Amino acid sequence: ARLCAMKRGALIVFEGGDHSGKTTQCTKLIHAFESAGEKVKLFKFPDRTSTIGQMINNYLGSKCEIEDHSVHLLFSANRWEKQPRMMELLESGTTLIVDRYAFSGVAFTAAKPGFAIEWCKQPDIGLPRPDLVCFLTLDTEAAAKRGTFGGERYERTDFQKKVMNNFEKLKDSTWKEIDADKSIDDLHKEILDLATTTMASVAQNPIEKLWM
Ligand code: FDM
Repeated sequence: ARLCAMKRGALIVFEGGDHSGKTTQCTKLIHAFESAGEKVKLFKFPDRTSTIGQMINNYLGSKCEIEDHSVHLLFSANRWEKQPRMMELLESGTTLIVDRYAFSGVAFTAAKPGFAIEWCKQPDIGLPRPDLVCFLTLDTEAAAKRGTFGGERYERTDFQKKVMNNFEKLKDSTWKEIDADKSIDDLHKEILDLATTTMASVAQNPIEKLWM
């Protein structure tokens, strides 16, 4: 065991389908940890505030067209531009709650014709690997009850089905599949429990890298 090792923060990622409640759960988790006096910070991808993020925002809102490979690389670049800050925070003991990450990057692009999963993974190789991926699932019926899609690019049932299928191919031992068809508070309790356990168990482990 390392002596005097400072405990690092955990990297906790949320992925899942539309209307699965990812964003609501991220917010609740942040609030719960903050009230408990834990150091936590929320990240959301795409981060639409940077220059790259604004290009992505315009693309998603169909204000411009960007070639499919090119926009895939922009989504990845949008994560890499945050990587130094994320590493710094993790190393100094802050837990990061991340609303979508490289798995969305791969699952969405690979749902387009002519894109192989393996190609899609390449630009994100080397990003910090999550300690926990909360994968929120909803069956089609439960999802439909939560309302219709918005008007952004990708918000179509057929495309979303392909995306969900791709997520299945990306699961590894850090994924916890969570049925989101329950109350906001019940879901929160389940997630808080998982996140707390993860934070304690990774505190002394090195931060690993994605897909290496
Ligand atoms: N999306 C998100 C991608 O296509 N690639 C990515 O790398 C990421 C992070 O962008 F349709 C898609 C997923 C979604 C859209 O996401 C915007 P939010 O969570 O609705 O902002």
